[in-house]
Amino acid sequence: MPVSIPFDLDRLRDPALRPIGEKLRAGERLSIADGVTLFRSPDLLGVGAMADAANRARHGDRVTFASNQHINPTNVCVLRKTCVFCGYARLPKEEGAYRYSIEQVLAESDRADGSITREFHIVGGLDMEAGLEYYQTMFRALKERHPQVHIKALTAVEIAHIARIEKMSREDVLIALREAGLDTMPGGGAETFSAAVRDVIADKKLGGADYIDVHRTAHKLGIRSNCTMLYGHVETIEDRMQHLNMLRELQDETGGFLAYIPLAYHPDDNELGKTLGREGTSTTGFDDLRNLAVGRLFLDNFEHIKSHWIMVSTPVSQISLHFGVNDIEGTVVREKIYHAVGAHTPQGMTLPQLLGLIRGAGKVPAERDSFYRVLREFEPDDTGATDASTEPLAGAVG
Ligand code: V47
Ligand code: SF4
Repeated sequence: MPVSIPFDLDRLRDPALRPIGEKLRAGERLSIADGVTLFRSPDLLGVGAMADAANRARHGDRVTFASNQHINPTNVCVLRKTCVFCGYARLPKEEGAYRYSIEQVLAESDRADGSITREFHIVGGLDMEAGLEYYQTMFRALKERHPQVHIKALTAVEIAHIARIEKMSREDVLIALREAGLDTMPGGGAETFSAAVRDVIADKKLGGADYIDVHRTAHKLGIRSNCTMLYGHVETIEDRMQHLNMLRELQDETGGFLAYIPLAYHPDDNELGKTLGREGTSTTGFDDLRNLAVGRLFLDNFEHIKSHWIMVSTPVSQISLHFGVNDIEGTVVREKIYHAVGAHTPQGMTLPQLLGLIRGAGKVPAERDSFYRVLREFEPDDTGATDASTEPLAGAVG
């Protein structure tokens, strides 16, 4: 439940924000209508100041990051033609389609050797040839090779797909995968929950209520997860608020979400971008900051709000540290999904670069594990240059 947030109401230029500032000071929960007001207000600095106050009350000046490595084992996906925003998926025989063997996954994972990679983030397409056994074998092999590395893998949509092709319950799939080494789940596949939006951007994809249900099932099994919202395509502000409200309700029920990550839609190299005539025009920095700030203010039962520098650019990510964000996507190695749809950011970041970004915002960088436990807070004179991670990560970029 929300706690009282000290906040100077004189910082608000938009009078419509004042009742919201008062609620924050009184420790009252914001309503959906408040969320709509926050999204509509032109006073971005006022919204940001409230989000910053809420964030500081929880985390002070600390900004965390994790050292992780993305592995995308297959881009073959049965929804290739119907998720019109996706530029990554391919049909089985299409040019560019791939499915890694377990040996190829292990070869990719060896980039973790000698570096500080602590988490594998594993997601891919809904591939008919990648069922339960494929992922069980993969996770077991990864755990054997890198026992210390956490496996954050498979979105709710992928879990539901495996359950369908194996004719198993989602719960049994999760139990089997946990037994093979699955530690937590990423938040992908949520898009925007509204049925009207899904009809346009992903009409065959698992619906919002089912996404929530898979996460509920995982949380009840003790598998914690992240959640996301894809914004900046055809959704309305009301759709965004309905989505955030569904996440907040599940968090009230289970407390199983670790972090919320809003994802900025990239319009290049996908059908939707062409249909909307949006190619070459990503979301604005204004809207990126507002989505992060509203996430912090409305999701009062979430500890962590994460900004994804690959999606919103490094400058916006840095500024977001003053708009409610306490966690930043870490030293990702070899990101593919957003780079298939026009992200111009690098495909990875070295530790010294990440420390520079966080310190440049006047914040204190800290490395965390996948459960957000702080492992190391970096002293001001620590450049990270002596860290074993620097060279392998730098070498892997691109
Ligand atoms: O669900 C696909 C998005 C998501 C596009 O949990 C696109 O820690 C923008 O959820 N423009 C998958 N986005 C990635 C994801 C994620 C990323 C980082 C961290 C975590 C976490 C989760 O990528 C998909 C979809 O929403 N995506 N296409 C596009 N054109
Ligand atoms: Fe497949 Fe996911 Fe792309 Fe949809 S967004 S086509 S489910 S890989």
